[in-house]
Amino acid sequence: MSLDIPLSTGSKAAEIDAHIIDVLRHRVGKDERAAKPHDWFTATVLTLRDAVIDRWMESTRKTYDQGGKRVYYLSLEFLIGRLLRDALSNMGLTREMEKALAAHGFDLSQLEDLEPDAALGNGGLGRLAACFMESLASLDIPAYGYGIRYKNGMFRQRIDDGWQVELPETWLSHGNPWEFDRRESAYRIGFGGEVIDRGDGVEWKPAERVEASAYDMPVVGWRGKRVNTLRLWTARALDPIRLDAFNAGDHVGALVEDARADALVRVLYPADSTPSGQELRLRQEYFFTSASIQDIVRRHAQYHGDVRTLPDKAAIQLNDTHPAVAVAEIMRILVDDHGLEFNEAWEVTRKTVAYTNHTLLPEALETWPLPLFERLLPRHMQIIYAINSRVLREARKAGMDDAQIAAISLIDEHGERRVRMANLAFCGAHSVNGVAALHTDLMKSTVFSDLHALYPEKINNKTNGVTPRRWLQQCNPGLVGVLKDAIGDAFLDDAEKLADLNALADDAALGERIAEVKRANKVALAAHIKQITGVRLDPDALFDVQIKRIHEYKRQLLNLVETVALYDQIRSHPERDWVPRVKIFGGKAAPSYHNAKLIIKLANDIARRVNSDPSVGGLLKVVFVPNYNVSLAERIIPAADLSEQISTAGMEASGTGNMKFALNGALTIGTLDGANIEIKDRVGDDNIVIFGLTADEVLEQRAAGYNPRAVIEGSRELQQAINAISSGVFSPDDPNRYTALMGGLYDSDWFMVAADFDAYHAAQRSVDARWENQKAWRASALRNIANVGWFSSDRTIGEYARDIWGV
Ligand code: DL6
Repeated sequence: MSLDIPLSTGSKAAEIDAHIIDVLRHRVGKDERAAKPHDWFTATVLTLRDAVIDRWMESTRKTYDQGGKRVYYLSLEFLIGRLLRDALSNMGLTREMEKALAAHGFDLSQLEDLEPDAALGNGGLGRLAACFMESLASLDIPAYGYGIRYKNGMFRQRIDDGWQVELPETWLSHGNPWEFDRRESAYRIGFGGEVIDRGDGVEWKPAERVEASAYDMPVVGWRGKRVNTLRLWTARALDPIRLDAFNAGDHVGALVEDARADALVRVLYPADSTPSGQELRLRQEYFFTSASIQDIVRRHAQYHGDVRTLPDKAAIQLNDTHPAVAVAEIMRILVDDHGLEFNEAWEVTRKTVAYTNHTLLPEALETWPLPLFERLLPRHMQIIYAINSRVLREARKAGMDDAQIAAISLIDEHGERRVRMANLAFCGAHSVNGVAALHTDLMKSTVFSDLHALYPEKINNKTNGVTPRRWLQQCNPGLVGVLKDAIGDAFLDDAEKLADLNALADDAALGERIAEVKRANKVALAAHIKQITGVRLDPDALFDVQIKRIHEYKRQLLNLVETVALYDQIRSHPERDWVPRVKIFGGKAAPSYHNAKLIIKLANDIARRVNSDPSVGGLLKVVFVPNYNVSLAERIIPAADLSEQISTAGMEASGTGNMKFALNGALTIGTLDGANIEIKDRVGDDNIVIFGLTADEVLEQRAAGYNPRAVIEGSRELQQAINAISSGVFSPDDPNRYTALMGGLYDSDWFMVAADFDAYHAAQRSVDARWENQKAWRASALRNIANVGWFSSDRTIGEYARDIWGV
């Protein structure tokens, strides 16, 4: 069979079968008898990829023919996870592939499990980028995603004796059958050196250069409508081996340039606790940003000629501040390479660039020590000074005072001088968006208040969304089957059509069918968890889940302290009618984040003690699932009854896990934070459990001199739980392990664990009461599924396209 026979969505399993065998022989180099499961996996992907390529080329041709505008999504993270099931389903080839593989004795899901989970992201921000790429293709919007092809990506988490151990993720060890090596798309990236004034312009002479070279992966939209490109950069040394040194016997020293280039693309988030770690991160940011901008400007100049028309053909979205140096890089290329006047270049840059902010946490708002920035990017530093002087003149003209000017400045002058990347992105963009309504309001009133006063038209809200293809259709086929029977399949193309379920919310038979699917998902998850942790879970217990990055503001600690309080109560009152609960935790802690790592250990210590205590009689189980990633989320979310979204109000920009859980019929227990507020507005107050301080109340309490010690001493349950943890009940091998962590709650409690504890504890007991009435619980679950279709990333991307990109 010829390899270039295109597969259409209508292809028969037999055609696919013949194609797989052909691929196995001629591209994998094995015959059926010799092929191992992994060879079959590769052949399956390559067969599918052949079908995708035709759509890919069609999409590219269409974009060029129409001369339309493209979206460029620059992100240091793309948490894409596994792609096989996604691409098969979007191409409409799942059944055919299943049949073809069955003929060779393979179950598709068996091969799917062989695909490594591409962990090129950390959490919500990276997964959002992946959802957005899928929605862009689904909405037929021409787009490129630009990022880094990390060789190891985010670390793999192992739990050793309860402690997190970080290991390299080796997702590329068997190669990546999805990608195409595009050596021809390569750019030089400079670092350091000097800027020479040539009279008629300046010349930046970098001291070091590396080459960025592209790998492309296809991103298939729903129903294969369009295939866009995810272009990930790798780094190569210009002179990978210095032969003179090698021949002189310095075999390692001769390869040093190669090692330096390699370090750029090794890991996501190099630990930045050392100056060299910080420098590596800044180098990574500039590396991928410069390559992407050079690629965008090159494409524009090639097809449209004049770079002044860039904003008509390109919309560049900066995913957080990680690519914010793009503002200075576009200016550099336009002024130094294309000879535009500064003002003209500034106009082009601002019309092209838009910026999304994903956090208000001060420690996560990037700033760079000025000497480091200047040493690494001397020309960019000059440009930033020039932009700054322009912006500050505008501020002065607008009548702003010194304090406002200091807040707006691109340079932070308090203490060590630092370059503020958020201010650079804000000034260089025509649109600055937040990711949920509350977050956007807080952007206006807190960190960006002065910039907002100066440029009031820039800030806008785009509440996040998630792709319903992955987060409903693929991860929960059982539920999709039931929903199709109930309301037809229009919701597959428009998630908001799920609202048709509202008319059936009191249909007990439907509620029961959905509950049966949930139970089957819980049985499957329990089997998986048994296999990886050895803990046996009762699928009839309430599955209460908190899976996300481990961070103090997300308050896993609140959940754990409450778990200890519940444990105490179950032991003290065995006569009561307790609702059996399974507490599931998962998430990674940043390697140098001491308290986050201690929280993981605490979860494991509590689990060990509770799970082996016969007096709780299986009424409470606690499990920490190691190495939380996209594939695990796809198993856990469809099996959850309760979704924990309990951040300190005002601190979670949006959250996207909250949307995924609700879409799969879990009830949320949460604070009025991020997108929880908008979820509540849609599912209704009766179908969500809200507790705790509001964002305003958090600020008020802090301003009024919040005294956590008094709060703890006033709450018997809380005090007992904290004292038990603090005194070593859960850590008899090291009784003082948690003394400082608990002491922090008494002394400062920045994240308001104590302030919200009683409300949370009461909310959890109200969850128990709801659970006792299964009919009402099921109706609430249904109302959640019915009313969160709005949180589809198709809706979000539609809004970006209309309001920001003009595509
Ligand atoms: O917008 C995606 C995602 C939000 O849903 C989360 O609420 C937010 O924490 C996350 N932001 C980041 C940025 N850094 N921090 N922290 O990951 O973005």
